[in-house]
Amino acid sequence: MAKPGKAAENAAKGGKLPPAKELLQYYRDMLLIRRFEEKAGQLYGMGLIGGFCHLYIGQEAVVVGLQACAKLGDAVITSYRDHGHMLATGMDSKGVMAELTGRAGGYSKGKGGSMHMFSREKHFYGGHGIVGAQVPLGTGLAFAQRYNKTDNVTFCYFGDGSSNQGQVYESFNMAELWKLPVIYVIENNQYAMGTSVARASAQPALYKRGESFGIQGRQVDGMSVVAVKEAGEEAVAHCRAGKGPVILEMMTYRYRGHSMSDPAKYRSKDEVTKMRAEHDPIDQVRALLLGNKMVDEDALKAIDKEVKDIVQQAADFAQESPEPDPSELWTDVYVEA
Ligand SMILES: Cc1ncc(C[n+]2csc(CCOP(=O)(O)OP(=O)(O)O)c2C)c(N)n1
Ligand SMILES: [Mg+2]
Repeated sequence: MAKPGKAAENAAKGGKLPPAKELLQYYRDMLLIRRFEEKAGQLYGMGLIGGFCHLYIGQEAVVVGLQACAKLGDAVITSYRDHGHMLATGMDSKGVMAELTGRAGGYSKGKGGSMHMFSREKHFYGGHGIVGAQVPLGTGLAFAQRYNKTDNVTFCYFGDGSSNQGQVYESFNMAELWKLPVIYVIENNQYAMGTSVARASAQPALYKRGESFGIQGRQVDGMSVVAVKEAGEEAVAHCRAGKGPVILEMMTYRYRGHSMSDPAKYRSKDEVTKMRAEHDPIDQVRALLLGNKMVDEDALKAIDKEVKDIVQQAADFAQESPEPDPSELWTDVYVEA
């Protein structure tokens, strides 16, 4: 972990300091995602995970900060870079890891893999491998929330690359027209596979992309969980009040490759190292907690251990769980009428 220095300075810019209890929760939730993803990377390296695997390391503050604004019944939908979102909605790390290893104990009984997990109970609607596909689907979830007269909202996450898709603008139009309670969260990690935003986007300020529809947008420091939470609260209040959709452009960064098979030739090692050293979301919260003497090192060590144990148990479960029975080939394919 980088020494608090620049990270501490950046953390201090984050505005009003939340109470220790809240910061500790962010620290734990972000660390769980980080350690889970590191373990998934290891298992992938050992050949235990097949297919695609897109890690969320570096982007943890986005989903953790926004889930801190959510209430029961709020929906979440995202792309293939989805393990962090699952854990943040409270899905069980064992079921997620076992799905990655293709085992019967996984959320899709081992038949979906990294990009295809769902939890009705936690209102997590996937995991989508087709770029941008979750945007109209998320808009539909918000339509249902409004139609059923709930005051729930949908957090619809997508990437900077996805934000250039036509279906995104069809969704924006309907969402504003019908004042749907959807928060479009653009996770701008600056690259779509190997293509930078600057190379692919005529309007690189992605928060402005809803302007012609009258959708308000805001750019947020997505490496600061405190800033994310603050922007999230405002967006959620707007949606719950029936005022329609909001766009939040989260400025973030992924430390690892696009997927596990990315040679990463499109950016320098220095760029990644600098981001990690100066903006890491976990180091920032650590620096806030220690720098303001809100907790001591021992309290953080206890959380580190708790998280390590959870992740180890998930990895053990994922390796011990049996492969799906061949009879499962024919289940969950079509809905029986
Ligand atoms: C319709 C479609 N086109 C292309 C692809 C291949 N593809 C997968 S991910 C990706 C980049 C998307 O980047 P971004 O939206 O920025 O999300 P990130 O991976 O950075 O989270 C592309 C082009 C795809 N899966 N679906
Ligand atoms: Mg991207």
